Amino acid sequence: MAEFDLVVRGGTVVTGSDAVRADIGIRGGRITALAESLSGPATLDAGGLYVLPGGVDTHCHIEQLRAGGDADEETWESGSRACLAGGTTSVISFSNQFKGSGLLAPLAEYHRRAQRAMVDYGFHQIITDPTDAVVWQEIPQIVEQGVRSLKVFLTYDPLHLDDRQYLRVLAAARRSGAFVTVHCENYEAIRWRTEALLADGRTAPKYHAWSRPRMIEREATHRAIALAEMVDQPIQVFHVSCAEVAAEIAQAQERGLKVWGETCTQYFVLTAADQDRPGFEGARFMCSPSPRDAADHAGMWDMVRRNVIDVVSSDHSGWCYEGARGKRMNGADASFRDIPNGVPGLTARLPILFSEGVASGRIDITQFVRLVATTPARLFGLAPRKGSIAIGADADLVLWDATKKTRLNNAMMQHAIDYTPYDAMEVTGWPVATLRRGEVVMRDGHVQAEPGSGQFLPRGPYDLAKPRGVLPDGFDASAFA
Ligand code: DUC
Ligand code: ZN
Ligand code: ZN
Repeated sequence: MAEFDLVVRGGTVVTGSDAVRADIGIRGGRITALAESLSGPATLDAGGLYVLPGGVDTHCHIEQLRAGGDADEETWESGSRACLAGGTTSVISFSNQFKGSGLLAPLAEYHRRAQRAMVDYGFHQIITDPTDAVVWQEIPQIVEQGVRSLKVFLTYDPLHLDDRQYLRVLAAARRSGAFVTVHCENYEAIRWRTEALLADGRTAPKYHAWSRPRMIEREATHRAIALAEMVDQPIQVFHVSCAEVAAEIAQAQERGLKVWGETCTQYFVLTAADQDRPGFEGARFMCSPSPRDAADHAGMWDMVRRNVIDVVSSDHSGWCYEGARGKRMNGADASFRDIPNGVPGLTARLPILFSEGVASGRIDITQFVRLVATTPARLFGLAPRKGSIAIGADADLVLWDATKKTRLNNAMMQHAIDYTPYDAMEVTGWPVATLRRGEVVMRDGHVQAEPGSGQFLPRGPYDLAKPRGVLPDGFDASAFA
C-alpha cells in the first residue's frame, strides 16, 4: 500500500509561525508527513503557490431558524459551497434559542439541517432566555455534546439579555467549561436614539449607523468585560468595529483577563457612508455594529498588529436584497429599524483580508494565517485538528495564488444571496484549490463535494476556555446562582 494517498508538492507551506518550502504527505485525510521532498502515486502541484491551512470561520450564520419556522436563505449546501470557494473548510455557526422554549429541540433541528454540509462544522448556542432549566440542566447537557460555546446579545429584540441574565449565562458557562461570545451594544441607548430618529422622520438605511454610534458599543464592551471579570469567565467580544472599542479589550488583556477580540471583514473595507446610497440601496451594507469610516479601518489594523484583535470572521448573515424573505421583508420602504441586519461574506473573507493585509504590506502571511485559521481554531477548541498544518492535523489546505488579481462579483461568491457588498472591489490573492480532509473539493472555482460530506466537530474541554481562578473576595457566586 502506498505511503500517501496524496502528496502536495512544491508549495510554500505557511503556518501561524513560519513559511517554509515543503511537501505535504496525506494519508486517511490527515497530514502524515512534512518534508523537503516526498513522492507518491498521486500528487498535486503547488509550485509557485502558498499552501495555507483551511480557513476557520468561527462566526457565521448558516440556515439559522427564524421565528415562525422559516430559515435563512443561506442553506448548508450553498453556504458550504461559498466557504470552499473562498478557502474556508471549517465553520462554527449558530443554534438559536427562541424565548419561551428550550435549547434541545432547536439544536436537534440544526443538526438535522447541517447533514447537508460540505464543510466541517460546529455550533455556538445562542441563549435568549436563561431560565433555571436552561442554565442548570440544558447548558451542561449541550456542552457535554460538544457545543462548547454560548453566544449572548446585549442588544437586539428579541434576542437581548439584560445584565442579570448575562450574568446567569456567564455563571452557567463557568460551571460547564464553555466559552462565551458577546454581541456588545447598549440596548436601551439604541432604542432611545432610534425612537428619536424615527420621530424626526429619519428612516433611511443610513440612519441605522446614527442609531448606534461608537460609544454605545464601547460602553457595552466595557460592561461585558467587567461582568465577565466578576464571574471569572473567559469571553470573546464579537465583531469589534473600531479602535476605541478594541482599546477596552486591550486594557482587559493588559490586566491579564481572558478576554479576546474578534472583528470581521466588513470593518476593514465598508463604511457608514455605504449605507447612504440612493433609495434602499444602503440596506445592502447594513450590519451591526455599523461599519464606521476609513480612519477606523486604520485603527483596526493597528489593533490587529498589536494582537488585541486576533480573529477575523465573516459574520456572514445573508439576506437577499430582492424578494420578500430578505432585506425587504418589511417592505421596500421599511425604516432602518425594520430592515434585517447582516452582510454576506463567507467567500470574500480570505481574499479581502489577504489583499488588504498581506498584499498591502500591513501584516505578514503568518499573521494572516493566525487571524483566519490558527487562532479561531485554538480559541474555540478545534485545535490541533483544525487551523494549522502539522503532523496529525486534518489535511484541510488551501493552495493560494498570492499575485492573482480578481475583481469581485456576486457569481464568484457562490452563496445563495443575490448580492455581495464587495461588488467590483479588486483584490490581490486568490484560492486556486481547497482540500478538505485530503480531498480536493474546489479547483479553479469549481466546487466538487458531496452534500453531507461535512463532519460535525464536537468540542471537548480545553485550556483557553478555563477560568483563571481569580474571583472577587475569593467567592464563587456561580456555584449558587
Ligand atoms: N449582526 C449580528 O450580530 N449578527 C448577524 C448580523 C449582524 O449584522
Ligand atoms: Zn452579533
Ligand atoms: Zn453574528
